[in-house]
Amino acid sequence: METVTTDREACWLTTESSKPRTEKLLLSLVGDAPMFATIRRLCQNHAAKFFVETAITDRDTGKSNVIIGTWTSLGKESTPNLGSEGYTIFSEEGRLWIVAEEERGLLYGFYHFLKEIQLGTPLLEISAQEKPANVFRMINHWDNMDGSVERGYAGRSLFFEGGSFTKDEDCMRSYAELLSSVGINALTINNVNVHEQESALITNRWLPEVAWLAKLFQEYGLTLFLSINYASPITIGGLDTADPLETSVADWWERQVERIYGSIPSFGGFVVKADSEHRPGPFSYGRTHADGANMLAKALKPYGGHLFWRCFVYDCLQDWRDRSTDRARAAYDHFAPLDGAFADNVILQIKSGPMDFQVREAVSPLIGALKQTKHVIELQITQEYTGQQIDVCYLPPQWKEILDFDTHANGKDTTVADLVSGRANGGFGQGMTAVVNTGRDENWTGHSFAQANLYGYGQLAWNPKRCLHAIAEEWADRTYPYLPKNVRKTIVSIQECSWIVYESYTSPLGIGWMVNPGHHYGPNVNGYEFSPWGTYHFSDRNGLGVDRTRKGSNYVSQYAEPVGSRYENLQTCPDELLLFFHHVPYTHVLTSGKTVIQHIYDSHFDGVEQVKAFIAAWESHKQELPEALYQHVRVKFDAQLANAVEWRDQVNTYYYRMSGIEDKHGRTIYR
Ligand code: GCV
Repeated sequence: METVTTDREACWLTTESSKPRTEKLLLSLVGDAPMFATIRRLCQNHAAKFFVETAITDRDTGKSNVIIGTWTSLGKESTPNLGSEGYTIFSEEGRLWIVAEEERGLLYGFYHFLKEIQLGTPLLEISAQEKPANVFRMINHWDNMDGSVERGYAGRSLFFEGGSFTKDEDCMRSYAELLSSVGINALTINNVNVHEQESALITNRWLPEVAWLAKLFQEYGLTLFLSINYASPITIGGLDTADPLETSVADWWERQVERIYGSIPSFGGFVVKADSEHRPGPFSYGRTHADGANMLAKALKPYGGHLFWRCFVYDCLQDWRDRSTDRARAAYDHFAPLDGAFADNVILQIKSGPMDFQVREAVSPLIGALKQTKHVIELQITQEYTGQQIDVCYLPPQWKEILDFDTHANGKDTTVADLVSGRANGGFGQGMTAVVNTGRDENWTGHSFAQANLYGYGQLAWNPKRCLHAIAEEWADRTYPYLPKNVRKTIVSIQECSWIVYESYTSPLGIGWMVNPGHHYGPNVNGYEFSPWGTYHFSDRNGLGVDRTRKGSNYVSQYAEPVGSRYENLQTCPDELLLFFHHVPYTHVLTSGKTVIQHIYDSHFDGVEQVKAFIAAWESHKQELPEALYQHVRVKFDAQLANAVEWRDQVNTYYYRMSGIEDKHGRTIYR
């Protein structure tokens, strides 16, 4: 088996100090919480290198300058109600105190302290009072046991190789640190497409390995979940049905779950992709998704387990000739009528948009429609449709737009962030999950800049209101402390506009899907146009776009008012989503004052120029950059430029041929 390397390149957690501090760290860990062993290790591995000397004691000797403990262990009267994961940091009598209600709060408090130390904040000036907005701050791996990663762009799986577990403790600990350092508190380790080998993860064959991992992650406040195959009673249980209303099926799951919790008391539960893209599910038995989910949830309930049930359910065998079916409607049509029918430990997992993680799409109307069902939003950190960690595409601005979107579900100012955190719906929102972008590459994420997407996800999941610029700067300052400030500024400014740049040279005005089928990188305007996947742009000689208005698929009606009407009306529909909602002529004038065709030409030409500008900025810092980092990013930029040029030329030529309309500026469009 290939050995997993632990010699990791710099990331925000592991960089060396560029400005060593002059004081000693005398740390007291007061109490007997198991988390103290983790904090001790983190202190030795990371914090210690910033101080001239470090000593750790397990009681307050009176000489320590940093004291960590719960309110109870420190004998202090508990102040604000910060929950089990919140913490407070303050200075008192010339010493710094990191205090929490429970041990997970201490862990996050320590990470906060570490961040401030890295950023050079004077010890006694560190001050914080934090509490996460979301209950679940989860990531999903789409890793397979053969070591491959579905939609993975950072090397092989961290967990699996050759049909078995990699079981590299150092690597797993580094990874657990990486995740918990940004507040992530739950993960699945295997793909939601659960194939034959992975179906057996819940059996005695693999439970010891799963238990080993679960215990390790638990030390970092991370709860481990598994993706399961809905048809397991048949594929591994020897039954001839997986009908959720059959007693034999429910009994079989109860026995499995009992066995799992026997080995893994901290086990979180299951994630299920059912009746989706050829995966089995309750529809095969004429049952509803509530029937399927509730049966599994019942088995998990006695142990406090949760069932994440994905809403990515749609017809992937659509006939492109059939104009009556609109894939965008599917999640809402399937799940909104079932609101209130799910058990209280079922959490519906809703993709952020109604289609599939495109560079730009509308926010899923299902978020806001569920009033009595627990749910999380699902984002995609891995860059499947957004450049595959070759093209730089910093995604927190996209997520922030989604989180800030006002659904009007409970009247004005009902943002997605307020819904998924549960603030606006009495706790039915349970937080956020995301398909992660990490793998066995030395820098974890393929493109080093893509680390910032994981960092930003963690920050926004903890606090959706955090300033985006502060997140981007903080990531760069922690990851590249050795670079001159102006170089970090350049990196931040590239990151901050990269999503819009990527959007500008790919599919226009919210239409999406003009990618190569299968792998989804690079342009192919008609790649999905005559396919069964329900992803069409309907371009003809007169115009393009999908009519989702009341006269079209009526998808707009899935939104609360006035959101639906805003999208319905050509005058108020935002330009960037115009073709997602409307079929318009090429000559239609956008609110920007440009025609659609001119926008297509301009944005594709501009996109390429922007990528050239990224390269020029990078080149201008060549002397200030370490050779390895310079080369790493330069090679990626060259590939990004080639990609952008290909997109520009294919899309522009396609629409020139379709419309016969010349570019107003006479630039080169191939005929
Ligand atoms: C794991 C998209 C991706 C698939 C993925 C699926 C999902 O269709 O292309 O690779 O499957 O989403 O989210 O289940």
